[in-house]
Amino acid sequence: MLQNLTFIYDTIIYMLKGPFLDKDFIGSNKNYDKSDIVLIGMPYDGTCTNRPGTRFAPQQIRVESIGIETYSPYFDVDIQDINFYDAGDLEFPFGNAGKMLNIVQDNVECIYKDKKKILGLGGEHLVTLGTIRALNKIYDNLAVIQFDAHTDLREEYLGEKYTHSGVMFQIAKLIGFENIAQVGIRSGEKQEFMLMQKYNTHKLSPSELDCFKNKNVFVTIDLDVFDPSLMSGVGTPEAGGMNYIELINWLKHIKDFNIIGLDIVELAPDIDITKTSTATACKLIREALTLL
Ligand SMILES: [Mn+2]
Repeated sequence: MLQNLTFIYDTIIYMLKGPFLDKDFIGSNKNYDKSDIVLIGMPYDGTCTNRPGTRFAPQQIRVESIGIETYSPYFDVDIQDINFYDAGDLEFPFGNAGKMLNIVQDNVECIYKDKKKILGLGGEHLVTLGTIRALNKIYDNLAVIQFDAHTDLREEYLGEKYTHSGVMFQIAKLIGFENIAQVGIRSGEKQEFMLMQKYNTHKLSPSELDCFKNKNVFVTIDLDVFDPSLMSGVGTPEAGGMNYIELINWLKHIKDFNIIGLDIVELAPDIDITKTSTATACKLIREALTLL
């Protein structure tokens, strides 16, 4: 499927004369087969509890990405030197979280069978469960590092198990609480904070992540980990969050871990009319690409 799309796209570009502004994420290449990393949009927001709109994130990220530099001074890498392909967005039926999870899982599995890694773009945080279901079939010794304002450890919400506010509970059930680390957390029910304490998942300094050095690590970044003064374009903003450099310092600490995939979720671009949130997400995607 991906191969066919690539072929058709390449053919159209060959027939037309440019110059064109790129419709894909800045710095991406046009060849799926030759890529090491696949950027894949997962535009689902069917279980958002507060302010929806995350399904518009991947497309707006692509448009805004033209405004950033491809060189990351934090990691001294130009993403034009990274072999990544922008696969576009998955298409989901409305209002069916179960089908969405299956579609994410199937596609992520295909990409890893092709010996590539994903950088997923949400969409709401529930999409990460589909990815972890796929990775859990492929990898032993899997761990997840979550950057987020919220615990996301609800066993259910309004009678639903599969929601963005319970995604880490579902992931922990799959891979074990001892294999999740939670960073930036400042909101949740008391019960969820007790769960974090019970399993020691809440990490307060980067060195506490070193126990995952020998694991296959998936990194999931909910953009509401940032303070809303920087990142107002999220569904559930929480005051008291990180600034950009603080997150960079956490990422620098884990850059040599065996990071097998990553996603960036929960941007609701239309909520922030200044588009600073989308621009910041683009910049973070650049840094994230250097980790894979
Ligand atoms: Mn969150």
